[in-house]
Amino acid sequence: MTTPSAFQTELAAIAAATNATLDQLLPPVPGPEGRVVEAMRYAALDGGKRLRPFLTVASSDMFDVPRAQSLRAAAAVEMVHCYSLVHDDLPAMDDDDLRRGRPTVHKKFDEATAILAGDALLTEAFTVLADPATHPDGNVRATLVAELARAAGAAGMVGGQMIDLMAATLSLDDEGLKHLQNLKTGCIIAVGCRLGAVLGGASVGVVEQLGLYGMEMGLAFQIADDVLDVSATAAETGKATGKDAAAGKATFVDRLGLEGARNLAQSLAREAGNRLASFGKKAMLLQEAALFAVNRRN
Ligand code: GRG
Repeated sequence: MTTPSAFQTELAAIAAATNATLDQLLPPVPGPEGRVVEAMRYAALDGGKRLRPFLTVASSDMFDVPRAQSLRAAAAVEMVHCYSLVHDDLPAMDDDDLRRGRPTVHKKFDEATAILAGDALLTEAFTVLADPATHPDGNVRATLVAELARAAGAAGMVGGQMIDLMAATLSLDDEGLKHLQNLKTGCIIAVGCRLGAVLGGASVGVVEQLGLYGMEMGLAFQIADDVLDVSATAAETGKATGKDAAAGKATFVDRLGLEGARNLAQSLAREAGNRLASFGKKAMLLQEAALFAVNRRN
């Protein structure tokens, strides 16, 4: 057995702290409405790499933000991510039975409950950000809310998902494909980084700098995901593989071949890392996160 690296140890520690925060933010409730909370907990607790919360906490750490605050913002970003997975797995979208190595929410519960659980995770994320426990300054909290709303909505993840659903009929060129992936995957990854800088009171320029790192690493992460879709097994990824080709989806793997896509992901991850040069050693964990995004097996 190999010894885990400092990065792997920190990723696991932040994942555990994120789980504890989510557990505390989503307590079970009695009564019939408790069913939707049960489905939210099923979707959000246990499982997942917790990369987005890691990015929020690691970027917050660069500005000495107390963990009690950064973990709440991290949990909010993860709630939005989990909602997107629940809805993406629905029969009306990707129609998947397996997620994080377990039955998807609509399989475990039912379709209507899965829709409601996704809706409630999305809205709960904003309740968390708007709470003074996340930051004492109301202006900072309003910025956090606006940042996450923009990244999740039609100008971000939802817009990307819309293009993705239409992609087979759109004949996207490389720029069009990059735009789709930036919106669908990059915006939520980038906002994870931006929230850390906002919590830390950083300048608009620094928030942008971390956002650019996040967008580039998000694109690298997505291309690595497309590579895994054709090269990994469902046992490794915890979700169905081979789905892009079966759905006729455009990816950088079918444009560039497996090796070409791997190389592009690696060079984007390096470029993302270069964005952080001015932070020096403080950005070491984020530097390693970019490499993790493209070297992972799940
Ligand atoms: C339904 C509004 C809406 C959006 C869906 C996230 C998403 C958009 C779709 C999921 C399918 C997919 C392949 C998205 C690309 C981003 C991606 C690779 C998500 C999976 O993220 P991981 O690997 O998942 O970080 P874990 O389970 O580790 O959290």
